[in-house]
Amino acid sequence: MARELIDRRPPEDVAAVVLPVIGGADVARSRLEESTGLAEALGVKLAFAEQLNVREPHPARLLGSGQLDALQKRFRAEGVTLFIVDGTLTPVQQRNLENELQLKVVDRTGLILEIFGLRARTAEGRLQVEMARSLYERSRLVRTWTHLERQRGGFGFLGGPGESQLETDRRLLDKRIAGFRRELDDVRRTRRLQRDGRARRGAPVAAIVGYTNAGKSTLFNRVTSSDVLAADMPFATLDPTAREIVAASGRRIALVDTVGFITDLPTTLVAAFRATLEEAMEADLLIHVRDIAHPDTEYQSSDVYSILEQLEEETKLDRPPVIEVWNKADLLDEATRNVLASRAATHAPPALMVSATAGQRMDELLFLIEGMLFGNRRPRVVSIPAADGRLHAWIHTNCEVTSEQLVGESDLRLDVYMTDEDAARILAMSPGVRVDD
Ligand SMILES: Nc1nc2c(ncn2[C@@H]2O[C@H](COP(=O)(O)OP(=O)(O)OP(=O)(O)O)[C@@H](O)[C@H]2O)c(=O)[nH]1
Ligand SMILES: [Mg+2]
Repeated sequence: MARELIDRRPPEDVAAVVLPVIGGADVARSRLEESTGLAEALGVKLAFAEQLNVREPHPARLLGSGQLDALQKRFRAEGVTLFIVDGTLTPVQQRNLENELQLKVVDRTGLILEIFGLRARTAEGRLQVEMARSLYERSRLVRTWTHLERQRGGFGFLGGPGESQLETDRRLLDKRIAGFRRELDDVRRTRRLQRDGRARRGAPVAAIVGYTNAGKSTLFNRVTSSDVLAADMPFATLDPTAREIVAASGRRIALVDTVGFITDLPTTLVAAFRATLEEAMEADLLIHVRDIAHPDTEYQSSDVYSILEQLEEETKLDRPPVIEVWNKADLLDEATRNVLASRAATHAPPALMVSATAGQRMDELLFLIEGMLFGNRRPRVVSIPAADGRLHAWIHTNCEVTSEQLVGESDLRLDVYMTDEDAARILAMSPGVRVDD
């Protein structure tokens, strides 16, 4: 079942991209550019890409017959072997188009899955992509299956050879999915342990999220002096990377770079990438990086927030607080930059305009991150009975301990960043506690 769909080696596939716009829907201006970028990311030749208005989607073929005829002529003339529909195709539409046009047909979900497949480097990334693919294939099978079932039921030939083949495919897929799920559960357990470890060490976590190609990895590299792949292509990053940084005040922060979001992110991907995305949802702060110079920056931003909402529902975790980083300020003309800068100053959630490539305003960014993470925490000296393990654990989980030492036989002295509320709380927890500024 797992077959290579796309040919990248000579003679590689020649792709044509169509972005269907249904019933005059409101489409972001540069959606076609995005479609082209996604198609190019496959590493095939691109014949042409265009937007097609579809007044009413045809249930069997999506496109009207006049449109299909015209396309077929061009496909022949330009030697197209792969037809990319940057929208949703039902399994029936996909199959009919493949039969009628005699070439491979992929829809947006299939396209994104292919790209993820190309980008996956680590065992975990590959596992997540395989899981997403199987879920996608499974959903196609089931729908094809119900479609056929209804037809057959009507004619009374249940139990034909086609049916048993589908049954077998479905069972095989179910088995694979169950296997992936078990392996991914292990991954999630390991990640949870790592996160707990970080929490115990007291470094709060800030996760970088945002639309694909917004500059998340560039910002991550800039702030952590790392060398994560940052490239002008969709989904350069698939696996989360975490690094600890030390802010000017000496406090430690764990920064996590994550996979990019995209409009109509397939739900199968969200499900399969749960281990990765949970990392973001369990962070103490989300840094939402936006390409503020992009013509569709507003669309992209609202898509990111709706995916975050979807994740909130899926993981049953509350969304962490957010700050926005308005990146690529260097690409704006001065007038726009000024307008946006004053808008950023009063924006909710808090926003800061930067250029990650130029390294502009990184100190301010760190300062903002610290403020959000530590709020009104300030340094204090706390003495607690060394034997009080519960209190000791509470402080480590909820505050930021910079040092601790045993004083005399039975007292622990800790240097801790904590809020007034934290101080009141530990004073109430045990009579043997002292808190000094
Ligand atoms: N002009 C300009 N380009 C930038 C800036 N920040 C990032 N870029 C470019 O934007 C492209 C994408 O950057 P990445 O850091 O890979 O973006 P990403 O958000 O990590 O993308 P994915 O991992 O693919 O989701 C690269 O070509 C960067 O050089 C910036 O401040 N100004
Ligand atoms: Mg990246």
